[in-house]
Amino acid sequence: MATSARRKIALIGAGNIGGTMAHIILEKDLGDVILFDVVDGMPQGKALDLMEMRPTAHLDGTVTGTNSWDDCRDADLFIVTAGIARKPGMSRDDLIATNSRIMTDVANHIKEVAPAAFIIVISNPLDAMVTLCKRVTGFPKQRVVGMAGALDTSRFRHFVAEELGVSVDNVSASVMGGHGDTMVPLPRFCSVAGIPLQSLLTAERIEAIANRTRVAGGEIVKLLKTGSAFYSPAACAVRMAESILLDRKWVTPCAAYLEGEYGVQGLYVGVPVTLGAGGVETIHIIDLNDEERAAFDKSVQHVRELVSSLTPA
Ligand code: TXD
Repeated sequence: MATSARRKIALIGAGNIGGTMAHIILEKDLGDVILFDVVDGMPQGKALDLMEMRPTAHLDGTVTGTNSWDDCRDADLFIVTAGIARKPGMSRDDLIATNSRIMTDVANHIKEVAPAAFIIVISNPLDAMVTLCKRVTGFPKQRVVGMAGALDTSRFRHFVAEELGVSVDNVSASVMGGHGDTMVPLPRFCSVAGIPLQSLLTAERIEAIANRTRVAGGEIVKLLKTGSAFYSPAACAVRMAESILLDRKWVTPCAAYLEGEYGVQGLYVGVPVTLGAGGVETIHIIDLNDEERAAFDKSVQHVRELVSSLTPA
């Protein structure tokens, strides 16, 4: 753990998501940030820019840009975005070869400089990358978690709130399964201030929102043309980090390591969990109906096939 009273958060990857997370963490004063990347000068430039914002934003937290792993030593929590992002026409799975090599390098370094740290993995293909990170670090399952379900759920909640013209705060929802087209939005468990979604929208509109959620990442990739979403992933990952570091007990879908839950053994899959000082503290079991269970099992199978393509660490 970091020796000073302030928490130390290491962001591995200072690209679109990494830079945005550094900004959000600084604004929230969640801890001091180490912004790491392999590109010479880029993390240092982003960190200096963020530091020069501090007087105007009345902030005293720090952001340090670096290309040295030694600066990440004893960080309390790592958020990993290292890797390449999708371009139009690419699936998340297309990234697996390049990002597996990068993730193996990153995980070995984290193991060496911060053996007691928590790790939130963002890099795609998420379910495979978080699996690889746990395999290579050997960290307990409670301390290695993937950020995907929080984003997919945030997207579903946004689309519902937009359709109904209500506050996003009133929309409660959950999206389970892998982070890809087989993800499983759960309209039956969505409510607006306790009012079941299915009493507020037709089945056709609900299915349209579920489908848009499944392809929401690709919708942004197609519009941006040069990369993938970064504001919403950054915000979701920082909220996960905040729940762990401040013991907030946030319940959200995350890629968590299952050992028998939902009948899944030894695989990372998106399920509702409680995030607190112990990391993934609780895995919540939802009573799925036959249709939901079939969709979940199909998503699990896709994750299993993706993970099976990883070269053994
Ligand atoms: O919900 C989710 N999990 C997804 C994840 C949501 C959106 C984006 N998703 C994935 O996150 C995306 O497909 C990528 O795999 C990652 C990061 O996305 P980002 O948009 O931040 O990509 P960038 O801007 O290309 O940043 C990646 C940085 C870049 O600066 C590289 O130089 C750096 O990673 N990189 C490394 N950093 C550290 N160590 C190593 N080895 C390394 N290799 C590249």
